Order: sequence, then C-alpha cells, then structure tokens
Amino acid sequence: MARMLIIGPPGSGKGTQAERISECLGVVAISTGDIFRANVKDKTPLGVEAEKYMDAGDFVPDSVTNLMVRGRLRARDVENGFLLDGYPRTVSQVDYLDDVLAEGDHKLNVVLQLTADDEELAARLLGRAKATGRSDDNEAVIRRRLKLYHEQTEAVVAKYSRRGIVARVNGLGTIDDVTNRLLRAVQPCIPAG
Ligand code: B4P
Repeated sequence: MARMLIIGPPGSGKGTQAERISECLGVVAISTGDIFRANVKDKTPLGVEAEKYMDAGDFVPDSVTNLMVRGRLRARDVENGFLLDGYPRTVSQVDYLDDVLAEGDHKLNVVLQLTADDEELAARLLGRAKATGRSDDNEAVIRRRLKLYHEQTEAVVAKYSRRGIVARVNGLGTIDDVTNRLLRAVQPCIPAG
C-alpha cells in the first residue's frame, strides 16, 4: 500500500509527474491546487475564498486547506493508497496530516522531493502562462510563490528528512526522464501488499 507525497517548488513538475506516477502505481493522485482551481471555476464558497490567495501567490489558509484534505482522505478511493500533490506546504499542515493519518493507524511511506533551480522554474511557469493563461502564472506572482516555497515549504522537506523518508529526485530533463527517476526512487519504499 503506497501512501506518498510529491513536493517541490512551483513549476518543478509536481502535477505533471503526480498524474503519471499515480497511474503507474494504481493509486489516486490528490492535488490541492487542482481541487482549489475546480472550486474557483465553479464559484463555490471554497473557490471564492481560495481565489484571492491564489491570485496573489499566497497560500490558502491552513484552516481551509486542512479541512478540505481531511474530507478528501476519507473517500473510498483512497483505501488503496494515495499520492498527495501540493500538500502539505507548511509545517503546521505536516502536523495536521500526521494526525489525520494516525486516526487510521497509517503513516507516509515516502516523500518524493523534486528539485530545480528558480530560473528554470520561472521560465517554465511563464511558458505555461502563455499556453493556459493561469491567473497565478505571471512574473511577480511566480516570484512570490518561489519565495514562499523557500520560506515555508523547505522546512516541510527538512521535517520529513529527519524521519528518513525523503527521496530527492532531479526535476531537470525531459518529462519521461523525470518520471523514470521517480519510479526508480519510489519502488523500494513501497511495502508489498
Ligand atoms: P499548485 O497547483 O500546486 O501549483 P504549482 O506549485 O505551480 O505546481 P503545478 O503542479 O501546477 O506545476 P507543475 O510543477 O506540474 O498550487 C497552486 C496554488 O494553490 C498555490 O500557489 C496556493 O495558492 C494554492 N495551494 C495549493 N496547495 C496548497 C496548500 N497545501 N496550502 C495552501 N495553499 C495551497 O508544472 C509546471 C509547468 O512546468 C507546466 O507547464 C509543465 O508542463 C512544465 N514542466 C513539468 N515538467 C517539466 C520538465 N521536466 N521540463 C520542462 N517543463 C516541465
């Protein structure tokens, strides 16, 4: 049973790779960014709340994000394992996730950390802005998101590193190259059955 998360700076390929890895391993991918964007599109109360933070490049408050993830992790399709993408992003989200998993007597098997330098990331996101017009992919907001990653999310990686469950994977190269590296890194960490 694989319980995993993928973490990395904005533009490192989390969403791209989460889709591929979850399909290869037969587990559901849960992207907090995608859930927020779907709510923004449908103009739900959650979407209206999240939109103002996302458009500024800020994190949606933990109080909102944690409850949303808790609900999602109770769904039946998570019973065979999951790959969380984009959560946790703060140390307090790590503590919250620990509690949610402990309720089911579960814990994470592996944290996949994708790495890439800030200039490559900014270039990718500006490229995506041209292709998709995502409202948080403009230069000023991208810089803000990168800054927040260094200020808050690197501490999340450090916390998991102290538990010895982080597999660090180079996010540079073709999308196929990165997928192959991730699959090689993840296989030894998944318990049989
Ligand atoms: P996310 O949706 O997680 O956005 P992201 O960090 O930009 O990653 P994404 O998955 O989209 O990009 P990817 O790296 O795959 O979050 C968006 C916002 O939601 C946050 O800013 C925040 O406001 C909110 N949010 C989400 N989770 C939250 C949480 N836990 N707490 C609080 N707030 C939260 O890909 C980027 C681009 O690179 C793509 O164009 C892709 O094609 C390209 N790419 C990927 N791999 C490549 C490769 N190997 N080479 C070249 N290009 C590549």
